[in-house]
Amino acid sequence: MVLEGLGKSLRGVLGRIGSASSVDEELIKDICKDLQRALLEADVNVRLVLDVTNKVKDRALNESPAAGRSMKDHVSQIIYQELVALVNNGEGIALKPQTIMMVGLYGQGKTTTTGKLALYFSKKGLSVGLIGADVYRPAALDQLKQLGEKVGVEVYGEPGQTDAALIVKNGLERFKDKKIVIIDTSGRHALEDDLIEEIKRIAEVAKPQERVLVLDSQVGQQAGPQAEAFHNAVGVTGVILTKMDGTAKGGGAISAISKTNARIVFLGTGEHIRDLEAFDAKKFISRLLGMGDLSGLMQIASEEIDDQEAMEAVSRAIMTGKFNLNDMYYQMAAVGKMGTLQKLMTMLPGMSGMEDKIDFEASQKKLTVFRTIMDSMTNEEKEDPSLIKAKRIERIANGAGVTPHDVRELLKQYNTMKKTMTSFGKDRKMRKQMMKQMAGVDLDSLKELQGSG
Ligand SMILES: Nc1nc2c(ncn2[C@@H]2O[C@H](COP(=O)(O)OP(=O)(O)O)[C@@H](O)[C@H]2O)c(=O)[nH]1
Ligand SMILES: [Mg+2]
Repeated sequence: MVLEGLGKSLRGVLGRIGSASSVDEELIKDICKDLQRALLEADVNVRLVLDVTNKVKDRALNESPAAGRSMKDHVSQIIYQELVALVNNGEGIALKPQTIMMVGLYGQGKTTTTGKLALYFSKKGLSVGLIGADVYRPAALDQLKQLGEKVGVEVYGEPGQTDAALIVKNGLERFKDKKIVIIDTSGRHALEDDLIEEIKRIAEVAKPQERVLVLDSQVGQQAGPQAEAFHNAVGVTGVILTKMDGTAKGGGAISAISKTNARIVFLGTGEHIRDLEAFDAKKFISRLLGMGDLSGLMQIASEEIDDQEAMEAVSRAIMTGKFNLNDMYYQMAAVGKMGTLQKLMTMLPGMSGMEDKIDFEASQKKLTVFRTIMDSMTNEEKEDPSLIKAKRIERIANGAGVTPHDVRELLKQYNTMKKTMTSFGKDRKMRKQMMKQMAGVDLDSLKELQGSG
């Protein structure tokens, strides 16, 4: 059973409002008591709890609902707004030269998130260096190196060295020309003194501007004490909640930020290197309260790759005669929209959990493999696949955990599509036909590999 107490009890509070016959002063006071209990049980700091519940009570008793809005909706809305205000604790990580230190217990997602951040900052045009300072787990450096290779970012580590602070010192020296340096550190299964000592020493050496606590969204009540311990050691400035793609709703984060006074900066939304979302307080609280996320839905509808956009990409490709692997990927993604659908499901009220029951279609599987392989390519290679010759094929296959044959299959597919694309010119019907073709893109031989990346 996942420790997801806070979300559940908050949903209970809203449910109580929903089922009440009328909203009067007594109910509001009761509701505020429930709210208080829910937050206190989640280890949210007493002062904050009183602050939030007093505001809710005050507003619910004194503000009148907007025209056409029921009293029930009004009170629910106030609770929602005050919770949003509670987690809306500052800006994201600034796009300026700085050192970022990752801390957290074992398995929370530090190393994975380090890779995601490297991609994030690289994409913003900032040079990045990664330091592998996890001296506790032998495989940690390899894991980080693999991620660094995927993103095209240099990783500094010293295999066999047990002095983490020394590695960090040397790494910083090596990366003195990089704009962003991210330090991945060790974890433990539980809070232990030697871990605390180690990260303290690293922080002394590195003087990182950001000390980011990485927290699995499934961590419930433990989030408070964990955050407090890390905060006492290094002064946590930001929290990243990982595994938000699962069923947990991340209520523990509220305890964590209440103990650290830090803000939540990102959410990890999958195992993949691109699965990192800037934190959005409204979206987060909607999800926590089970309200569904309308703003998120709208965003996806307009922002995610849709047919229209893909069609545009196709015609652009035809007009300019340029068609690279990124184009191919977007078109496949548009046609096999299951990924988008899955995301939508998690945001719809009452639908969370349903996404597990959807049987993913073949196109999605192909897409996943395709994405994995593409992630092992450099940007240059994706822009100009003709660069990908034998040696590179081998490197890409290794990085993606597939065979060279699989990579060749993909390239073959790409070449066929490119040919089709350029020969069937501007005919609209033809383009539609092509879209269909892409949905069934023949990567069957890769299917079994799904999940291996
Ligand atoms: N589904 C999902 N898995 C994640 C996410 N972040 C990390 N993981 C997985 O969690 C596991 C532990 O991650 P890792 O980065 O090694 O944790 P660390 O011990 O804190 O460095 C790995 O299997 C990751 O793939 C996420 O946002 N979503
Ligand atoms: Mg790690």
